[in-house]
Amino acid sequence: MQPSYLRPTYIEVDQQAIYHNVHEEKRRLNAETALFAVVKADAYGHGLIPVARVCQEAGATGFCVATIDEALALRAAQIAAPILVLGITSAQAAPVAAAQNISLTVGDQDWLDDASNFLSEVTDCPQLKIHFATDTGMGRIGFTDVVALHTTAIFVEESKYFTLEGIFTHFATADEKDTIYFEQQVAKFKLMLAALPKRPRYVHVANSATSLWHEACQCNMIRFGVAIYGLNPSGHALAAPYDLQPALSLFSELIFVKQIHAGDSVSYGATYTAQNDEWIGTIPIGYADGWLRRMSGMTVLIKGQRCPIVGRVCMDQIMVRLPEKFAVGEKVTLIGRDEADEITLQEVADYADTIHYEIVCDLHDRIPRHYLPRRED
Ligand code: PMH
Repeated sequence: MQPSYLRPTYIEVDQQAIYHNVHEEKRRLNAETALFAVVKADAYGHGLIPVARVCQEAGATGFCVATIDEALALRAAQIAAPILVLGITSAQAAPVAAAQNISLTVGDQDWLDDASNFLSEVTDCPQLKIHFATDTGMGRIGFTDVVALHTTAIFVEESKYFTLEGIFTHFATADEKDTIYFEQQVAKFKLMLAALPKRPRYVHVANSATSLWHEACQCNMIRFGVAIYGLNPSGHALAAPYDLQPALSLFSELIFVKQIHAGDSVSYGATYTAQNDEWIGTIPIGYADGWLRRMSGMTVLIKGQRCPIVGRVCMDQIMVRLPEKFAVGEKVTLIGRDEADEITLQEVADYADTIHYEIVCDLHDRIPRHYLPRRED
């Protein structure tokens, strides 16, 4: 969708907050452990390239993305650091990945057979770096069988097309207080690791939650995602060991203000009807921007005061009840701080009955991103 630069709705990304979150985590890691910043899905809606650059300044060694296209976007921005694609890539794209020094995830022998065919068609193709995904309980992608993993590892050792750069797993419950399932996954991963004839350069299991709350198991790399953005992966369940600083705010302005009278209704379905004379403000954001229809009833901040969204959220506009007549052009805070009050992404997610990961990824690129520069330390 076309970014709407002239509409007064925008996201503000605080680069200092991102720097702080990555830097704090780096300080906790031992010197041998690499921090790969997870910048998939446009850096969780914060903007791929600007976030990647700040992460590098703060000490990130490499990046994890979900798709090869995201990896290629990093390379096109002259980012030369190691990149791992976490999802399964079409085998057809193996030569592009090899040529661009992008590491791919492999979860079975069949993929390697297919990729070998494509790689064999290219003269002087560099070796493709791969990481074995092991499925120790996430039930998503990866080797489940130790013997199959061992056999494939031998195949890779003997193949001229591939080099094994890493092995990893992903936990399903690292953000929960109960650690039983987590421990079972750790035990399975240790068996998987032991099945390799040689330990690869990177062994990694930790997402943000694992790195924040669990001892790493024989690992030397973390895949640090949501905490980069200052968001607690557990929601309310567990306290982070340092202050995570939220990086994203969402602002707009009152674009239209009017008085309505008792009995007048607002928005589609006429679901909201005024009881008295009321001041209503219209804000140019809607579900096409990722401000979900479920946000009806949620508040926004104007002049430090909470104003509820009344009636249904439209595609491009919402209406709020104002405590008094406010001027057109008054600043509206949908996420972030306004005077003494703050609307956090966690509050928005709780209201919408979802997780903050989903709210940030839903914020559409119709909303321009503005970047607050880093402050010097
Ligand atoms: N590693 C893998 C394999 C992931 O899928 C993710 C996030 C991360 C690391 C980073 O996790 P964090 O953001 O909690 O630190 N993946 C997803 C997902 O697939 N759905 O929500 C988060």
